[in-house]
Amino acid sequence: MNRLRTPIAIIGAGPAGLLLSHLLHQQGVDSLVLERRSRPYVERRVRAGLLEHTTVELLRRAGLAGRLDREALRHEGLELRINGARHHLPVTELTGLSTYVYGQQELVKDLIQARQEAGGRLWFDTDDVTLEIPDGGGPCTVRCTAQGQPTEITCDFIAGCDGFHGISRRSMPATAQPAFERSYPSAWLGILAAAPPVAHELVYAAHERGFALASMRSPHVSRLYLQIDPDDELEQWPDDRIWKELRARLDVDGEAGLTEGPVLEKSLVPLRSYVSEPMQHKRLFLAGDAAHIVPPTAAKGLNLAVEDVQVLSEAFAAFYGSGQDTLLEGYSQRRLPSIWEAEDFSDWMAHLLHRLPDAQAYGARLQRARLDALVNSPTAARQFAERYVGLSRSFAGAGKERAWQS
Ligand code: RFL
Ligand code: PHB
Repeated sequence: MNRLRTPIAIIGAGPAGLLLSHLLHQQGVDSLVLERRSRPYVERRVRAGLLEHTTVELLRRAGLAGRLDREALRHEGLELRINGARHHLPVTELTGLSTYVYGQQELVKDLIQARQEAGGRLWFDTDDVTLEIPDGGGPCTVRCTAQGQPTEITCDFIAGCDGFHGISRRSMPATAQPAFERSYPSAWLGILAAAPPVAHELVYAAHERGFALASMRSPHVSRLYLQIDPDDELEQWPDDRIWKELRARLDVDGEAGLTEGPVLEKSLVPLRSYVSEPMQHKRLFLAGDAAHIVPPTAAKGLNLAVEDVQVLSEAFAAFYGSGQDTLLEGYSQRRLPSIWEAEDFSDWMAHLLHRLPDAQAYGARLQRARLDALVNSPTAARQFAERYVGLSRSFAGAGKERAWQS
C-alpha cells in the first residue's frame, strides 16, 4: 500500500478540478488531482463551447488565456429563428459584454499544460476512488488504485470536482444532502462536423419540429444540436437524417445556411436540472457539475463551475493563510444564489425554445407569449441578454440578507 499526504485531494480533472488546482497553486496551496480517465480521453471529450465574459476575464487573470485569446471567437449577439423567421439579439449592445466560443476540451488541454509546467500532481487512470470523511472532523482519507498500486491519501480537505456521475456527491450521507431536481421530456443530439458555421453568430431555432442550435468551434468546424426524444438511440440518427432535420429546423425562406461536412463526433445528452444543497459535507466540498447541473440550452454549466472554484480556492487560501474557516463554512451560501439564478434562466430558456410534448397545451401558448415578448419588448430583450451573458448573477443576492425567509 502506497501512503501519502496532501493538503487538498481534488477528485476529477475536468475544468473544475484542474482550475481549482491551478488557482490553489497560485495562492501557495498544494493539491493532488485524481482522474479516472486517461489524459487523451479528457483532452478529447467534446462538451461546452460558450464562455461568458467573466469566465474569460478570470482565465486571463490566472494566466491561462494565451491560446484562448488567439483562437476564441468573440461574439456580440445571437440569432433566434422562430418557425422560419429571423430575429437578431444584440447582446453586447444591450449589456456591454461579449461571449466567447472556445471548446471545453481546448480549455482542458490548456489547464493540463499549465499544471504540468508548474509541476502540479495530476494522476490520470486512477481507479476505485473511495472517500472517508470522519464524522468528528479531522483528516480525510482517499483510497484508490493509482498506477496499478493500492494507494491511501490523507488530506485536510476533499474537493469533489468529479461531475454529475462522480463518487463525491454519493459519498455524502443522504440526510446531509437534500437534492432539488427536474427532468425534461427531451434530449440533445450533438454533432461536431468539419463544416463552416451556419452564421458568424450562434443560431437558436425554436421550430414546430423541435429545437436546433447551430454553434461552432472555429471558422471550419461546426457544433450542431437537435432536440430529440429522450428514448431515442444514436443508431436511429444516421448522418443524413441529422442534416435533413437541421435543415428543416434552421430553414428561413427555403435556406438554412447549412454546409454539410464529415461528422467528427456524435453524442446524446439527457436534459436535467439538479442542485445539491448544501454543497458541503464536513471537509468535503463539491464544485461544478458534481454539485449542480443545468440543461445546456443557456450554456451555463462550465461558467458556474469556474465561479465555484474561484470562490472555493479563495476560501481554502484564507484557511491556510490565517486559519480562518469562515469563508469555507460560507461556501454554499455564497454560491447558491448565483447557481439558482442560472438554474432558473436555463430552465426558462429550455422551456422557451424546446418543442413541448403537447403543442396544443397551455404551456405551448405560454411559450408563444414569451417569444413574442422577447422579440417585441426592448425590456424583455435586455433582461434576456443580461441573463445570457451572466450579468444577472452578480445581482443574485450572494451575501445579502433575505427580506423574507423560506
Ligand atoms: P466534468 O467536466 O464532468 O469533469 C469531471 C471529471 O471527473 C472525472 N471523474 C472521476 N475521477 C476520479 N474518480 C471518479 N470516481 C470520477 N468520476 C468522474 C471525470 O472523468 C471528469 O474528467 O465536470 P466539471 O469539471 O464540473 O465541468 C463541468 C462542465 O463539464 C459542464 O458544466 C459543461 O460541459 C456544461 N456545458 C456547457 N457549459 C457552458 O458553460 N457553456 C456551454 O456552452 C456548455 N455547453 C455543456 C454544453 C454540456 C453539454 N453536455 C455534454 C452535458 C454542451 C453540452 C452538450
Ligand atoms: C456549444 O457551442 O456547445 C453551445 C453553445 C451555446 C449553447 C449551448 C452549447 O447555448
